[in-house]
Amino acid sequence: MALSSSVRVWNVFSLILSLSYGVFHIEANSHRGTPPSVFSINQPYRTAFHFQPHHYWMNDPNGPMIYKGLYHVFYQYNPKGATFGNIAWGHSMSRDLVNWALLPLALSPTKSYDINGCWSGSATILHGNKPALLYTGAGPNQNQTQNLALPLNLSDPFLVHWVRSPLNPLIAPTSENHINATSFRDPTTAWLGHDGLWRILVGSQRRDTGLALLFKSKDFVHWVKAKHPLYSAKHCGMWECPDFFPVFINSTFGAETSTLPGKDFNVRHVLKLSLNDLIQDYYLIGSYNVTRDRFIPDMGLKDTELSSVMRYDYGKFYASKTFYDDAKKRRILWGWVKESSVQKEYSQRGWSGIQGIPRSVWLDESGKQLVQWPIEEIEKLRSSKPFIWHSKQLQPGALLHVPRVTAAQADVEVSFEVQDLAEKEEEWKQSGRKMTDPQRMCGEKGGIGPFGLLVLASKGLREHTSVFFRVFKLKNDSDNSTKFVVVMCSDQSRSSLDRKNDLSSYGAFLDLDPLHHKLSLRTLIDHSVVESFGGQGKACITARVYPTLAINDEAHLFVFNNATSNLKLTTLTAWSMKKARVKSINI
Ligand code: DQQ
Repeated sequence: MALSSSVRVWNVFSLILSLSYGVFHIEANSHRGTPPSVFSINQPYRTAFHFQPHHYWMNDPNGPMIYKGLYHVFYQYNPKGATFGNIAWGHSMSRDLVNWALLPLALSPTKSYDINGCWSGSATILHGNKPALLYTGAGPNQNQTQNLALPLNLSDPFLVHWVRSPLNPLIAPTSENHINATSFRDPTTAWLGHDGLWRILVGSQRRDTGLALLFKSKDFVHWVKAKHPLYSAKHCGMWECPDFFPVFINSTFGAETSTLPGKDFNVRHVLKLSLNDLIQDYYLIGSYNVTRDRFIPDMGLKDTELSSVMRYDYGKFYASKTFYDDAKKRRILWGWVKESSVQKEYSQRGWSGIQGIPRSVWLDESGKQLVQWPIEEIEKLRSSKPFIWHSKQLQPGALLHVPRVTAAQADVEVSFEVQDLAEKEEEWKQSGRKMTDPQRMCGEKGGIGPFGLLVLASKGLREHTSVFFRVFKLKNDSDNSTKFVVVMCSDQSRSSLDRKNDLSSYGAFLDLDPLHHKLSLRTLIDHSVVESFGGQGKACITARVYPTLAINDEAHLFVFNNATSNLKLTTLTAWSMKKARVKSINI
């Protein structure tokens, strides 16, 4: 990136402007944190193309946006250490969402209302192309308020300096509004109603009821709480980082956040909630009743078991947030992928937390779920000569080594055809059982499978992470009909000889008919993260793993078929991946 000349130009501007802005507290000219004494970049578990700062703790993505052609992502960051604390807003900028420039902190806890942390929030592009950040201040006793920061200099495309509103805190719990002061955080990107008022949601909780509190404002500074939340549900505890956005019906294009349903636009709405009790993100698809300011999900949290509510990702992926990318007319999802190792190791390594690869997200043609796919830009890190297999028969018990790929840093696409599915009555011994828990079904016998990939595998397979499918037949006793059920699984139980790590397995249903469709899997392997997309993005599972043998050149990739019947591998393409650039910019 040719950044240096613009940095110099910007410095002059910033000097002039900072003089005229004397009354406000100017952010960001501060440090990114003192580097730890041990330089922590060349370690086996650091990622090559998943975003992470050079050191220290990172959690939620905040305020992603595009401004003047540059992507910005902020994140919860501890500039002093590798564990949670001193939370500031880290800030990075990119032209392509792949290579990043690390900028100075955008916000640090300096005011009484955020002295215990500048917690999560979102960006909104206001009229006249003016970005604004709303964030939660954690004040004394962890009391939470919502606050505004604006760029010091709108002509700086890097948006380095942010100025807090002198009217902060803009929204605070009071004795009148009955807001629970320690459970009131994470404002969304705002959207405009037909009445011209801005609207935001803030996550909250009253007793065990999760609340998406709704606030409205004319000027983005004075906010009034609506009489009722946009949506609430009992028995699910605190809702963190809500996200509310429209999706087009029958289109992969993204919809701008203020797109409302109506005669002009064929949209549905998505409400995503991060459940603090489970550290899992759930989303609901439904209708936004604009007149009543209510969200009516097709299937709500009240209607069903939590295990049947959809998730972006059935592995490690939390506090996610989307934004609308006006340049490419798409909606992009970011999510925090936390570590699976014990906390002591964060400090030893000098860092903790990565972001998932940004994903394009849209409504599936069924209208019943979202589809996610890694942003196309990530493909430019693929090596020019992939390893390819076409049309290979996989016998029961087959284990094929995939050669000529850097298996610790790779992008792999594979698809399978389960043959003679209809005739395989033998395989269906488990049919008729209640099948509601995909995670459990991943480990069960019966059906066809498992078959898929072994990634980050050591030579003798003492270590490996398996990402695989199983196909079951489900009998409906009432009309004797049958249907196939596919589960996608990511099993970490053998991922590391170091048993202190979280070695759990994850499973998800994949809504796909294997009689008529191939079972496809794409897996992004990046040293300590395995991010997998089944059925072209209908089910996603992200895992963090820390092999002790299968690191760097000692990592291998295999395709396997442990089903008792033949399987056809229709194609496999495996790319070695280059490293993304992450550079600090000194301003
Ligand atoms: N992380 C932030 C909070 C948010 C939580 C603090 C979710 O604002 O609720 O770092 O991970």
